[in-house]
Amino acid sequence: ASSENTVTLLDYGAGNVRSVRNAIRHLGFGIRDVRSPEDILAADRLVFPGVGAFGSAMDVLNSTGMADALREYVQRDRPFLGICLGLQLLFDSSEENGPVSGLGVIPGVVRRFDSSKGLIVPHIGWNALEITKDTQLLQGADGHHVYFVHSYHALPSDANRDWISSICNYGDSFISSISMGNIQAVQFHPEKSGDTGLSILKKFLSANFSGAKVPARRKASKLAKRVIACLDVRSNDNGDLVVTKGDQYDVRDHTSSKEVRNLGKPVDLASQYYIDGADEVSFLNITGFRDFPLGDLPMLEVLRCASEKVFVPLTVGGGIRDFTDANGRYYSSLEVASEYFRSGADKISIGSDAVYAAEAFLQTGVCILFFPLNVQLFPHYIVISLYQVKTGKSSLEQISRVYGNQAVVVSIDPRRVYVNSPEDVPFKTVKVSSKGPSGEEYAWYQCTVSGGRDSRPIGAYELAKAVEELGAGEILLNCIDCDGQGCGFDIDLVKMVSDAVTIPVIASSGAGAVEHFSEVFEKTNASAALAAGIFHRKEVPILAVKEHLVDAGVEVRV
Ligand code: 1PR
Repeated sequence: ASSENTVTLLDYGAGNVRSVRNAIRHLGFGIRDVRSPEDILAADRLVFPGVGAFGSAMDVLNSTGMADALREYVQRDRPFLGICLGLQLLFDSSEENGPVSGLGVIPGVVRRFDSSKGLIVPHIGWNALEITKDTQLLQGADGHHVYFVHSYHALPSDANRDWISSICNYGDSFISSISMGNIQAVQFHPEKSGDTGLSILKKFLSANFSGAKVPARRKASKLAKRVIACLDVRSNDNGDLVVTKGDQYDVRDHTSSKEVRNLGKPVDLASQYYIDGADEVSFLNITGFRDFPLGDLPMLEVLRCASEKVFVPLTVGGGIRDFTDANGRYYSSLEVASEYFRSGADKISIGSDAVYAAEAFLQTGVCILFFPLNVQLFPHYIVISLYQVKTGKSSLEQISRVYGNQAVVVSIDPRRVYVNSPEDVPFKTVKVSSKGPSGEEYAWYQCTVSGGRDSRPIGAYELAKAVEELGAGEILLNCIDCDGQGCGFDIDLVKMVSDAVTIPVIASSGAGAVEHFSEVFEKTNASAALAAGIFHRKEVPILAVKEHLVDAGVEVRV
């Protein structure tokens, strides 16, 4: 690319900026990496995709001299685009593990969303932009949905009012973008916001970009419900990696050949679903529990190729656990996850290993006896309390600590077990909408591992609460009974779990018609709905699901 078509990228090595690189290249621009503070000052256009935690990012920027160079670059009003943490770092300070001082370019503080009032945190998903200032960057994007994933947000105030170019409301009003002269920054991810995001990025990258003003229109902003396409991937009997789809997790044909069903090629299908309007695409490496994913290199290649074509979030799961290979080399689950992230995943999903981690966590319950101080007033009063201890060592905890909980999904694979009464089991039950085969009125949802092969002594409710504590940022809630049946999501299960946690829940398994999507959003607190079979078999297009949801009054990105 000519120097006019080259942009400078500040990647300070704290995390994965592969998606930003892919998007810039997809738009026809080359990338020059910042190696020293001088490279910042010499840049014609600088993209700064902040990743990781606020404090550790500032530590790196301060110790390398890049913080001063950034302040000077911004003071000179040189073209700058900050993304996500790249917006937050411009502010005075953040409360993330702090207070921690920021670059101090914009007055104001960065705070955590308040989950104490039932708000789901992290804020993950698509919000429509509410534009408050005329800017070239956001021209034509008013009212369009863009993709956010963050737990902290910059607060609007009188002191920073002039900087704000758009706000969103999520519990509180927060700053979704700033614009002042040539200095632009966005809290959302343009590289993951489909066509709208790519066109915002392209405007900034184009040589004729200026902070010039254009008319804007105001539009209300609300978090949209997401529609996710899921690709269960495994090798077939010929050794080819294929997208398959099971009936209640059985992916083999019911013919005499018993072949693994082949519904298409992973990258082709993922690209098609992106074009069709999927808000996210998930790959589940369904034999990851027995085939080590770092030995399964085709899967990493699939991810690399998909991330060059899919500009909405990509999740990958399967096989994330500690592993020792045949040569005795040990790989930590963090290394496995890091390889997935490096290959283009925005989020990773943990199944079996999260179940073991949750079981171990719940077993650490400690009893404490409280003796009353005033024995005369409360002679017999003793309180017994139970709390669990985190070791910090599980794959879930480690990956969430390094990459942030917004990057860690826990996939739950439960099976319905009917009982006559809630007292029959030590797990949370629900009164079921349709009675069991022997007239049972209740059920609990027993978790499984290894793709549904082994049942474990823990319920979906208990698992969801435990993994939230351990650092999961989102729950992918499958249901083995409903998988591939096309009879709708298990509303009882989705309601129970989505009411129990404050992180987003993705309802999965059983979608067979557009009405199933509106039903799950109307009757439960699910943040997203995932389907596989109906999309693979081309029975229901993603657009038809979105149009139906719009008609049903559910906000979606169209
Ligand atoms: O345990 O960390 O290695 O992760 C394994 C992952 O692979 C888990 O997320 C687990 O859900 C998934 N998995 C394992 N075996 C299967 C299988 O089908 N035999 N697939 C499997 C799970 C279920 C959904 C499916 C929905 C929607 N697939 O993801 O896509 O049920 O389907 P539908 O719309 O057709 O009803 P680890």
